[in-house]
Amino acid sequence: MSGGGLEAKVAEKLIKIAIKQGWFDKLVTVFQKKHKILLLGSTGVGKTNLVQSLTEITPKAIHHMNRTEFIKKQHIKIAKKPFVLIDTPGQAEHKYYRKEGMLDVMKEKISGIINVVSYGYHEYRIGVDKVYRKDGSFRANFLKRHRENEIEAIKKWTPLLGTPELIKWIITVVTKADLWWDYRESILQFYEQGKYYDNLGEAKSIHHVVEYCSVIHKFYGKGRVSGLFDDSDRIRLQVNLLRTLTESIGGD
Ligand SMILES: Nc1nc2c(ncn2[C@@H]2O[C@H](COP(=O)(O)OP(=O)(O)O)[C@@H](O)[C@H]2O)c(=O)[nH]1
Ligand SMILES: [Mg+2]
Repeated sequence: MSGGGLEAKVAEKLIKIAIKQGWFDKLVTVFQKKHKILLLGSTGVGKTNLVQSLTEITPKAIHHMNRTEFIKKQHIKIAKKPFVLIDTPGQAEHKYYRKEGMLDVMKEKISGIINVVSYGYHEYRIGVDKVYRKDGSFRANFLKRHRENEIEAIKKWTPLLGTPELIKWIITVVTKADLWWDYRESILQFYEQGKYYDNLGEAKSIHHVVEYCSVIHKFYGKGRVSGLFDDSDRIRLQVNLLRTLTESIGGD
């Protein structure tokens, strides 16, 4: 992420909203303890960018707040890495989908699971010609196939969760909102009902869907981003995810 000015703006806004909505103290508490969150999602969905956007802005925001009158008396110390997000890198991903892998993770007492998806907009090392035709038009089938992958992936790990008590919450973060903002109704439907939802099995009752955007970025450096989505939307979604996380982690 570049442009310190913008990130400072995000931080400032985050604090303002969190205070106004009454969850700033809770957010600080969450950031004072280390929480392990299991981060799942196929290669290229945007896990690494999501972790960066969460762990860079928020501590900055709280530190910034720390200097002001409001918080001075609270002597807040913020861990540099508030969440230990277990970002499963590309090839190692399927380790977590094996029973032993998942059980290992559970032993670590994770707070919850974030499953990152992006409505098929997976960007990874693959020829651009697999995504766009010679004339520059988009291969719609690419998205369809990768949405199927997202469903296949949850099919592998949801049966391993065991009793609902083991995991308290699962958040499906649908990232890259800058790419699909124009048709967000169908995106929410896709993850809140239908085949994706069906395959959550026992986890349905602890499942939330949150829209997100880590960075505004052209798909494979080419595709257009939604003209309706801008940085103020990005900030709003980031605040919203932090709030959902704060409330999910709760008093742990
Ligand atoms: N448009 C857009 N692209 C994103 C976003 N987040 C990540 N990307 C892009 O998606 C690609 C994969 O991101 P990365 O975080 O490495 O995915 P990971 O493989 O799941 O860790 C990179 O080219 C990013 O620039 C986002 O919010 N919007
Ligand atoms: Mg990654």
